[in-house]
Amino acid sequence: MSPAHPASPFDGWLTGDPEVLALLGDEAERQSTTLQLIASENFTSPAVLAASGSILTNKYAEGYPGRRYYGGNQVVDRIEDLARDRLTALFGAEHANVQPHAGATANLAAYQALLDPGDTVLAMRLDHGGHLTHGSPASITSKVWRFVSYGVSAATDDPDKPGEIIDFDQVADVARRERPKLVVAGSTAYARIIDPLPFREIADSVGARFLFDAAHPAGLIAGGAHPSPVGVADVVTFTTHKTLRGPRGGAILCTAELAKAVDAAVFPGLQGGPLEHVVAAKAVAFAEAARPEFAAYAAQVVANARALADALATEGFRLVSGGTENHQVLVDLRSFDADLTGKEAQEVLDRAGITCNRNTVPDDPRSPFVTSGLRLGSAAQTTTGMGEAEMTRIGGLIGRTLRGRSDDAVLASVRAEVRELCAGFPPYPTLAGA
Ligand code: DSN
Repeated sequence: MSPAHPASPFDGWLTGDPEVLALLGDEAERQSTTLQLIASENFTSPAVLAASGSILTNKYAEGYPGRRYYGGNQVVDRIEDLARDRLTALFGAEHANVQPHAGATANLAAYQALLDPGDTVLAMRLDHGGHLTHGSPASITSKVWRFVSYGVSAATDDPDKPGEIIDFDQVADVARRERPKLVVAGSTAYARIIDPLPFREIADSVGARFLFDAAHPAGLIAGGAHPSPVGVADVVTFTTHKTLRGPRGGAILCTAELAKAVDAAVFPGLQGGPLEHVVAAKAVAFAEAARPEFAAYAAQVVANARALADALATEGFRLVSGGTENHQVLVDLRSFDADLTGKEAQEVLDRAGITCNRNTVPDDPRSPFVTSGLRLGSAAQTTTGMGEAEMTRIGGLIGRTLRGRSDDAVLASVRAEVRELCAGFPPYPTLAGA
């Protein structure tokens, strides 16, 4: 009998390893019966799963199409060319590199292509929404390059101008003072549209290059819901597995002028053999993202995040920046309950079947391990077909869970409701019973 929640199109091939098969089954169960609200996650298509589980994992292909260091790459070259062509067409870019194993690697490669060690980089503060690779003291980036930062404006009590949006006066001031070689836009925890144009102007005003890290909004950009940084930034990096809904990995877009430097920075600069099974899965995802249905998906992701934000505000949560314009909602828990930390909220919600991650809020007095906030995202559950009505219901469930967090009966009743809600929106209906 087929399992209720298959983990891949190839479950049947794993019967010889019942231990791994059982673990995959447990994870499939978890992904199918709990709500996936981590803003950086999504459900790939079965076609992406199939390509990333393919025989291409067997092949070594150091180098690039037509310039490999190993034999037998005639077919792999066609696959990587297909992925690059689909990606440049999707975003209207001059050059694409589809080999980065992750977004972090893509960023490191971009820095390596654009900078010398010790050069100054202006990027978003980690505690205001920036990424580890934007110069966190814990990241190698801060040891190789000198990072200076900008942040968001202060929060206000004015509902029409809530603040906590990128402070372009500050970006310009720091740029003037520090004369960076590179300006970086992009974040991991920021619920607003990031307009690339003011960053370009500021970068130009100090003779800096401009990198747009589109890890989070890549799918929204591909789907036309957000402005594109391609043609504005010198280099655009992103992950392929967040809103873009592809396999786990990274990619880089750049101008033709920078193509050689970017390619050399990825290989041999940072990586050895590319993961060609993932490159094939990226090609599949890029074709999917070019379809009209994907534009509808991107618009729905934004509408769903807004519905979730509205429902959370109704439950009494303060939203950082007052709301959302993308797939994320950043919740400041302190006004809801001064004693409730992000860590505790994340753990309690997990018990109720609501999966999300704790996050710092701007100027958070608590440590990044504890935090005062939660980050929620709409991309994954939108893929399953959930709409605004379900998001409104989820906002209510989050409020109920956190208000009743010390009552096991409340958690059990939310868990049951989540299970029932998820049953109507299976992430892989076409695999079930396959
Ligand atoms: N994966 C990123 C995110 O969750 O936003 C962090 O690296």
